[in-house]
Amino acid sequence: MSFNLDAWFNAIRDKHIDVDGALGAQCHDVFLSYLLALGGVKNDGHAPRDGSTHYVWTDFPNHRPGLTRIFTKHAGANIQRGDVVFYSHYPYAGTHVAVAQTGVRSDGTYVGIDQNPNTVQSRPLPTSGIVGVLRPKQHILGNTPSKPSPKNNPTDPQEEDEMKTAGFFYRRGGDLICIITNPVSGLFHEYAANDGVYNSKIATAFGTGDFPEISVSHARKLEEDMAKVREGKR
Ligand SMILES: [Ca+2]
Repeated sequence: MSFNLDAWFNAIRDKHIDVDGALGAQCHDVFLSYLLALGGVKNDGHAPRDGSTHYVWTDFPNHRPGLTRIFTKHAGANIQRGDVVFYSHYPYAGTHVAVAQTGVRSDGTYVGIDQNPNTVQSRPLPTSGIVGVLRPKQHILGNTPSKPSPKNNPTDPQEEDEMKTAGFFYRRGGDLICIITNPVSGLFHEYAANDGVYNSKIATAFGTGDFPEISVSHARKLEEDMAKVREGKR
């Protein structure tokens, strides 16, 4: 299935929307509108704990398992068009949420749809303070502008080598545990980091792209496999 992001945005742009009928037009109402448009139910967009919007991401999928029909969870190291971007400490508003229209551009911002205090609008948004993204399972129509660096051309053989380094994360208690791994060298590096910005920088440095979520048992299997690779290299 495909989803027309622009049609959804055009229907709500320049308006104040209050989808949950609570606390007026908030950033969270944009997420709720998007969730409904993607075929979800409003109740699944409920923000747990103190009601801060980013806890939707933190407590995914345990708080509302129904969200897994619509989204997958990512650490936010590589924002894509259509992603719901959650902030735990957005520069001016504390917790915040926006829907990305583009990936991160060369100036370090991406173009996102949000509201509060403004009406629903599209504007450049910062990547600082991001905890992670929920990515629609549906194909998002329209272009995600290609990345500025020609180094990211997948047909470049040098890039293919770099792509072999991958990033993953899993959750242990309240912690986000990240893994950087390389099946060629046997690299297996694990660290705890709940800071999406920190992880974005690590991902850029290692050229890993996105950090998908994996299970704890999968992480342990990876660790074993990488140890075997290193063993074989001796
Ligand atoms: Ca509201």
